[in-house]
Amino acid sequence: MALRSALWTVMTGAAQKAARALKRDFGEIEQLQVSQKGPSDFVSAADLKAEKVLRMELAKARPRFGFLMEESGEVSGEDKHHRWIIDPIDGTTNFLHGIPHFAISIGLEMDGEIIAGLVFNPITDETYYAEKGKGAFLNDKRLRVSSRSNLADSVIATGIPFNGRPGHKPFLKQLERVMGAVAGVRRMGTASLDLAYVAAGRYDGYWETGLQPWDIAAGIILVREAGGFITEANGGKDIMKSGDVVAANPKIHKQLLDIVVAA
Ligand code: LIP
Repeated sequence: MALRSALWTVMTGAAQKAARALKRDFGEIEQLQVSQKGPSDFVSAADLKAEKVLRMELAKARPRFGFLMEESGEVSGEDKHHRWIIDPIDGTTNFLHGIPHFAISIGLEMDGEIIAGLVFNPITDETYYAEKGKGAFLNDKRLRVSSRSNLADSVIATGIPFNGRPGHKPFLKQLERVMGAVAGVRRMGTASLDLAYVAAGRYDGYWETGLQPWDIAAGIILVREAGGFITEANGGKDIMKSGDVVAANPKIHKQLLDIVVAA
């Protein structure tokens, strides 16, 4: 039975409205790849436009909630208990290069705990949604993490630091250990979808460091409501603060944690 709460209606409505312009903008990206100026400014404009629609729609439905947004930062609300955490285009580099693997990510935080999350890929029309205690869903299908218990049979996703991002050497040590222990490693460039894929059982696990709250807020509750475990790399629970994530099905989370931390 799909989850169709009032919160689901508010969050999916805002994401669908923002996605309409985003899909049009993504369609134009192809042409911009060859333009002298390149698409960077265009993507920044698309990012800001989507965030503006999301903020307007969510504020219409819950006018007293605060916001934490990738582009516009923190906006406190009259209701000091609730805060929307928004990434209008998670996977910005994919979007910029015309790679159809990006998502609108909306998390709802209450008193510091994520209580609802939505990750929407407008290209595949896949809406991942979860609310605390009510399960995780992909469109109308209930999600459960994978049941693989052996790391050697598992597909593990990650994020790779790049030019201007720190942590190259530590990552290479982690990758060397993980690649020698698993059936495959994937790097798709969108943390919210990586976490959604763990919740859907497509990935058996995922690890990445240096993420922002808006990259992971929605994915945290998707993984937990689908029966997965998600911690910091040191096993801690302050994921939103550290931005260091190890998420997996319960049978391999410890195995993955031990490898990532030991590197
Ligand atoms: C991206 C994450 C991705 C990470 C990228 C970047 P953005 O978020 O979703 O997992 O590897 O470095 O942080 O910047 O596209 O919203």
